[in-house]
Amino acid sequence: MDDEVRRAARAVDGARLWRRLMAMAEIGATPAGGVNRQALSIEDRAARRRLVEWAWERGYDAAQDGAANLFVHRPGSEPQLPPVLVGSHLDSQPTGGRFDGAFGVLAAFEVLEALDDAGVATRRAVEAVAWTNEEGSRFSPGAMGSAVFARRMTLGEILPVTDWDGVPLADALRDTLADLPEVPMRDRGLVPAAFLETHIEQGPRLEAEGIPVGVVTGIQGISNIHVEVIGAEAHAGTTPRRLRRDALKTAAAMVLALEDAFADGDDTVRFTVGRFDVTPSSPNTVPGHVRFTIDFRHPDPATIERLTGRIEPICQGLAGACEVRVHRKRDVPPTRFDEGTVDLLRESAKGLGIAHMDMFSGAGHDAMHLSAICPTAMVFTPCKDGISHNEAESAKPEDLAAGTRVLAAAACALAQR
Ligand code: HGY
Ligand code: MN
Ligand code: MN
Repeated sequence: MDDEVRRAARAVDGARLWRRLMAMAEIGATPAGGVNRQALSIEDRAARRRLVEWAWERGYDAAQDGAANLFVHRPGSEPQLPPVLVGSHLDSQPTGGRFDGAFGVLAAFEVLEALDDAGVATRRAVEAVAWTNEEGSRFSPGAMGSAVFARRMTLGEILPVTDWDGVPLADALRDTLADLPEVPMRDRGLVPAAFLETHIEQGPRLEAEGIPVGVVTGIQGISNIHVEVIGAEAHAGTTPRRLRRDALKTAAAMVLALEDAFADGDDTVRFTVGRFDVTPSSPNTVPGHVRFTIDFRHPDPATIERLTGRIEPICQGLAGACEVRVHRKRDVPPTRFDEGTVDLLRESAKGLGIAHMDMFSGAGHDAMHLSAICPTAMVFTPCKDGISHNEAESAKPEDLAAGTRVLAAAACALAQR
């Protein structure tokens, strides 16, 4: 392992990283010990400002693009070379954990500081990135910022999206950008030399194996579909069953039928109805409208195509007197990370004497979009009992530090190329 690479990795300060993580976790902190920092919310904006203030304290410039992706820049000696990007997301689930996303952003920031502390001058700039709206819980679908950056979605496609209270993303985005007037806008179009992301595993394998680092080879495919069932509101006391167009009863039958259709023998399919909104949600009015969300994941593209193709016919077949509209919100094909970059992560872990194992990601990440435009790979670290998207999410400082050391070594090596 190159001496500068080793010095950069060894300069990673796990205690500093943990302090920043705990300070960031105070923003949007929930009483149960998690965070609620949904995309482009007041809390998300406070987290972005927190990151920028740390950047300025350290003498780094910050920039943001039209999708509010936030970049912290450590210059390289050859500024004309495309930078190496390292990052993740600051937004969270409504009952999220302190590490999902924030760890990847603050580990990236720690890489910049470690390069400084090790006195390593890299050819390429290295930038720590916070991608906008990775979670997709407020504005669906998720990973919007990285999708726009990777030109898999356009700003025009995301601006009209509204949250569940009808707030347009365009308004929240405008307010977010305006919150950091001192941060210059960067036009989009940058194609990075490479992208690295570290993230807690959000599963139990690393902890069960007692291994601190996962080298991620890819991410399973994700389809997000919203189903709208339109019936008719009616009086609960006077409307006979034969005249009802009950959207809730109809939607509930659809969910159960879809659950059956997606049930596979080897439990590989991940089928989730996470949101089920009933209108007007009055105890004595027959529900006139239901919108429910489907999050479907699988590693095999043919299975994804086959099963998503069944949603419309199953729903239409159960519509009865209601009208059904099926909206496909997002289809991200399975991702295979660049073999050379995956190898670099394995070599970095080996060179640092850090135990590691290959893994395939069940969770989606911004890296799935970056991999469409540049060599990309990920580092996983263990989390307690594999719990995530839950306020009880927890991780150990020493594991996060080990993952960050591997990240720093690989980022440094890439930035010297
Ligand atoms: O849903 C996901 O896979 C990611 O954690 N947002
Ligand atoms: Mn995440
Ligand atoms: Mn998440």
